[in-house]
Amino acid sequence: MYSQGLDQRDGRHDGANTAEPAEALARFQARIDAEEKIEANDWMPDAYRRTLIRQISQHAHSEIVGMGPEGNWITRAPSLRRKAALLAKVQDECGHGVYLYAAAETLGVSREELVDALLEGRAKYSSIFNYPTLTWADIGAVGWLVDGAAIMNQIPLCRCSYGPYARAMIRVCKEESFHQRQGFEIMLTLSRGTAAQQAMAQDALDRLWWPVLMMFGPPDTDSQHSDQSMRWKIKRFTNDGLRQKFIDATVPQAQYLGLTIPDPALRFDDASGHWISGPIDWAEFRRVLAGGGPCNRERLETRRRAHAEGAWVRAAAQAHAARHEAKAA
Ligand code: BYC
Repeated sequence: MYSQGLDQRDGRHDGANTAEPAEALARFQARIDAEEKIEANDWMPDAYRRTLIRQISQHAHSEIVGMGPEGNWITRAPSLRRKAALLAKVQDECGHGVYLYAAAETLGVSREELVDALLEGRAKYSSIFNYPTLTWADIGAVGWLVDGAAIMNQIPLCRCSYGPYARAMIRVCKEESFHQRQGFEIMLTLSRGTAAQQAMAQDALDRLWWPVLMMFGPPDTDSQHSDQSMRWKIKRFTNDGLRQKFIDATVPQAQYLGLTIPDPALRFDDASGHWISGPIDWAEFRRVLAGGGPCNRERLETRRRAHAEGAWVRAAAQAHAARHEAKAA
């Protein structure tokens, strides 16, 4: 991943590069403040460009790696209808990865560089995909919770100041909404089913709840990039702000399903109107980011193998394109 190092080539966090004229920076910030979209050929501070490359590429990698935990259930889906829906969802995620790599490429970085960074283990992708999907209920819980969290995070990204990212997000969010509903419907079926099915649904929620809350990123007090990204209107809400919105939306859904959120400290606060969560184990989050999650190694090995096995497809596509161009000429 283009790590935070990329955001601070000149050692500053405020987005100002000492080589960039203050006047140009002020004009740029004025455009952002006026809610203008920044387009690929517009002047932008180096740090803005690097922040976007970091975030968009991390997002693209997450979509691609995220195909793995669900893909391994396609052959075991319990009915043809479930199989067709899951296939469509996994294909959508591949499409999201492709739009996002294309959006990152508008910033002057190549898809090959980004993919190499992932395969070499230099790139980050969402922590959630380093957890296993052990039962069919996990596919329901991933759709309901992981895609639910993704929508919460990505709806505001439709208003991101960078035009190509914002536009990609509009279509992505429409598709994520279908994903979330298919996941919730799986959970609804299981939770209205036999005792064994209910237990399977509860077990999936028990294992995924805390990792899903971690998807929103570290607490605001530890988030290195939030302040600057909010000033640039790349992010519209802080990590804690979105996490709270997600908890508030999801607790009533769990109640409707008859499932229990695995947080004994969870309580509704009348004064603020929010569900207040117990403490999150941030040591686990840091461990997963450092490569120590249950599936980090497996996920990267799968990507590397898929990339190697797909070499002939890339070569064939290039040969076809070259022949097509030669014919046209
Ligand atoms: N996992 O300063 P912060 C999906 C990193 S795809 C791993 O708050 P920022 C889906 C962060 O990168 C889900 N790393 O950062 C797909 C930074 O490290 P670096 C992905 C994380 O960028 C298929 C450091 O921690 N969604 O939903 O302001 C099927 C400090 O954090 C995580 C996106 O990528 C994490 N959870 O805020 C189903 C959305 N959290 O880069 C579903 C776009 C933080 O300095 N991204 N880090 O080395 C964002 O909105 C923001 O990048 C984040 C983090 C809110 C994730």
